[in-house]
Amino acid sequence: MPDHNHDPLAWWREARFGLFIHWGIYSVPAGFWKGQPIPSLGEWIMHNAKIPLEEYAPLAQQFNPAKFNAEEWVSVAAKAGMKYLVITAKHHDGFAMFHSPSNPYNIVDATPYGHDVMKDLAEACARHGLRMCFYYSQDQDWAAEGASGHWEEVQDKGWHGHKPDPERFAAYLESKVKPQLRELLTQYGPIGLIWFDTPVAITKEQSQMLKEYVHSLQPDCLVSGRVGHELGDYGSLGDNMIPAGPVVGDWETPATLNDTWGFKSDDHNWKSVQDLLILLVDLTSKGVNYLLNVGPTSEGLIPQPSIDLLLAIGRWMDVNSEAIYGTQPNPWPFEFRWGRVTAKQNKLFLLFYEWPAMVLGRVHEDSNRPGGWAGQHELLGLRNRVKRAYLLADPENALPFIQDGDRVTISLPGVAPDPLVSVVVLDFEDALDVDTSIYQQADGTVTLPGYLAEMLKGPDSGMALSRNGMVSGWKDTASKLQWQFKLLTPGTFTVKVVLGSPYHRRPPDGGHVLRLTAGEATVSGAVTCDEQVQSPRAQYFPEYAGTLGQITLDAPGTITVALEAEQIAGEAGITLAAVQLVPA
Ligand code: FHN
Repeated sequence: MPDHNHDPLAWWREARFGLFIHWGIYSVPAGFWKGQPIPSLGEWIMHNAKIPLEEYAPLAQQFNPAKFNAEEWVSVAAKAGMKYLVITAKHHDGFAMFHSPSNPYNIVDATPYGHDVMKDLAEACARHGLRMCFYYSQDQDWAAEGASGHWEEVQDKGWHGHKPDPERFAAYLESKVKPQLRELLTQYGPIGLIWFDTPVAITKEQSQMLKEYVHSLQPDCLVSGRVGHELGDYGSLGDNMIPAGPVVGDWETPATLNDTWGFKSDDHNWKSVQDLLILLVDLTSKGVNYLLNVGPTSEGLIPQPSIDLLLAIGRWMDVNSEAIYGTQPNPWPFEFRWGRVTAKQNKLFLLFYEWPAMVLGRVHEDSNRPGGWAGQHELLGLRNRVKRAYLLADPENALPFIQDGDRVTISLPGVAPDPLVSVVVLDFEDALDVDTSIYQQADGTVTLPGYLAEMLKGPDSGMALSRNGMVSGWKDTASKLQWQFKLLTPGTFTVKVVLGSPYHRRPPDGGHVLRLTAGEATVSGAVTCDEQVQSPRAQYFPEYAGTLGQITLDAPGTITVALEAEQIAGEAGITLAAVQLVPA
């Protein structure tokens, strides 16, 4: 009898957190070619340094990872709380890191090491309860004739200008890709997913064909969104892309610990544990899986800083993973300044980046508790009756709280249970029910995110909501954005405009002249990029806040806000993350 309730994505949604491994013969040069540092990603060295195949392929003869230990790698991932492992079986350089009887350019037949590391990894994953998964570059293969980016064809043009001949590309899919996929899906037991990448030349029919081919070999094996043409079993967001708001459907973000995927001996730009936890929590609160990368060396070692970071995440997960695994996204459509929210059945998890320090007037006194009750947190808009509040780090002891309508005030200990991210749990009855309209938060601020705006577009406007949750391509003065929110406490507010950047690691164009109308009040002015927003999300695509001026809102109630552009600077137009009204 077929099981109609069987959902091949169930394990992946439960997992939320996985390990990505970029490992190949590019770890031998490790970012340097003929003594020169080669900019950009380590695994792209063949392309970026324009290395002919006859010079690159012999790197295989130097690849002898004698220190490789699958048990150690997988146990680090397991300790970090990761539930799946995706390793580069073949990256764009075309070298197979598994035993490929169909093509001798592989780790067993072309290196002195001569051993199939994937067998060891698959066995270690099975021992530790992780799903074994493969990355496979189906479109680009710099070593295979007919594929995108073949080294001889891109020497002058650069990969981005290269379009392979369709017939030869189809022949490459038949002669290299399909035989190797068959090997990957028959030699290593059950495979969780195939992580295809960079679909450029592939046609819709070919993406569909590859997806069906994978499913014909292992029906439950998932196919990543980058198989092309939105045909994946789940979607893949951009590299290191952290959406500004909720995303609909099943998505994953691949992300780096430093600035490369494949090992580079001179990349020491490691993210902090705090940034990584915030990214994990932020993505989880949006229902997005976090696939976090390590780039092992040619000796077979995961760099020690990577291990240290993963183990630190693991120590946090030991206490707090209940707020991550199998959770539902934040039920509110907006982010909170103090942290993020996830939900599971009759529980809400409040994940604090900023532990409440202010005392608004204590509602509870408890002289027995060390440190007393120093802070309070007010949560607005929860319509369920809270039964119990507690710290995930201390589930035995209830936290005092008062609920007045949809306002819950929780008393919190003076010292945060975790210096980086602390979790408060609210248990409630019945199905989760929250107020999803935009309203002023307990700290007085109002955030109007771009993705919640109504877009009133002028004729031929290019304004659109991009995948990262920002309004982008706003180049015309006939278009405007509109929101409604509930004002609880009137007053004077500073109006801040948070701009996203369309440019990688460069600020957006400043100098747009914008006009904001809120109820009867209006303010207009030039928005310059005054302050860079310090957030882990904005490391690769920076965000800047500029101040438009101040407005006074006299009476509580529902306020309509319109944002118009009087003048737009730069060619890319306005990329808008949010408008914030901050009590002046
Ligand atoms: O070009 C690759 C890159 O080397 C790396 O594998 C990343 C991981 O997501 N994917 C491609 C770029 O998006």
